[in-house]
Amino acid sequence: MTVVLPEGGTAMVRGFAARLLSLGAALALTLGVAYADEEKVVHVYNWSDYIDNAVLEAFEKETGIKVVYDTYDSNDTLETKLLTGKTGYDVVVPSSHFLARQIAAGVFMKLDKSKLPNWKNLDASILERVAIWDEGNSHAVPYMWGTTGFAYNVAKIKERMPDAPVDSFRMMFDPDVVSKFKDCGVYLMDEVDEVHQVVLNYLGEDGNSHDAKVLAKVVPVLKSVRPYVTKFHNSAQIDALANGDICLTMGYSGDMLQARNRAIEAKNGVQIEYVIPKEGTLMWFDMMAVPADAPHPNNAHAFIDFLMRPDMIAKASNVIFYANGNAAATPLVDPAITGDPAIYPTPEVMQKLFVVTPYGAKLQRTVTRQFASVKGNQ
Ligand code: SPD
Repeated sequence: MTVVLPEGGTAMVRGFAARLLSLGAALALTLGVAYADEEKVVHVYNWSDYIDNAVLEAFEKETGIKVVYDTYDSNDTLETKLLTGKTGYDVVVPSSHFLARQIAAGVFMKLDKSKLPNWKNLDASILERVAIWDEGNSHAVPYMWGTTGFAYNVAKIKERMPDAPVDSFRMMFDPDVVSKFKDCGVYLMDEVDEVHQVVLNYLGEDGNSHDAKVLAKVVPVLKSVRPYVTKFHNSAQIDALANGDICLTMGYSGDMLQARNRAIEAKNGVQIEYVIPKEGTLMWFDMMAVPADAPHPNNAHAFIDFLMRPDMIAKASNVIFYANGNAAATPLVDPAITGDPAIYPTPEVMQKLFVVTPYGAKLQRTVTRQFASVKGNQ
């Protein structure tokens, strides 16, 4: 903020202006932010369906910083932009394993923790977990975490297969099962890492295997169910499920629960269940980070710090149905959310969740090609 004292003013006016300025400076310090010389804008690039707009409005009102907010629904989309550089974004939200290789590629700046006084609210056990991708928690702040499971339309599945194995990923990856549902719509995620890792785990292999021979086992499974997949997508399933347009989909936990909620609010009789399959599944953490070439790094820190405020992050969790990484916020999150094992899994289920580390470039190319050939039915 550049400020010029009124030239021709009286001593009293100048004294008042000076006091106003020091008040402003004190306020900026309270917020833990130095806004010096930055335009009052922050460009945020986050996942779709992943914020409560009231949080953005509160930030704008309290700081006077305008939020320009764009969304994506795939780590690949974000990564392509980040690796090209000059995104113009100040805050982005990659998932943990993508974050790791993006840090290695020098994509992010180190966070200035002196500008993040709300860091103290974060959950120490989550910080410890995410340190495997970001040593010393120096580049990123946990936003939300969740699982990748599947969701289904209770009535439509029952109608087609009364004894459907609704606690198992056989629903998605056993052709004898999924073939029964093609007519009512089946979506698979359009994210190679997500799908390959989950199928590996379903097969009883290490979901985080980096062995090309092991990973190749995924291909025949995907090919066997490919004829019954009506669409590959990462976000369209929320509305499709809620409206009753599809009956089965792989999806992110909170998104599937948003679908359930939308149907309840619409009172359209559609009942949705989200399942963390008995075989276990992938668990991930989405992390807020600041690109090294962010045009407004101070505003980025102010924005991230604001989202570490317990009241604000709890507000977000209450709307998007994801667990956050903020211990101080837990008492403020709706007990229906903290008590929902689909969002906060039980300790037994937690044992079955796995996390992944990034593939090297060669392996990534291989699995990407494999997935593309499955999608293209080749
Ligand atoms: N609609 C928000 C979805 C957030 C998904 N996070 C990505 C997880 C990747 N494994």
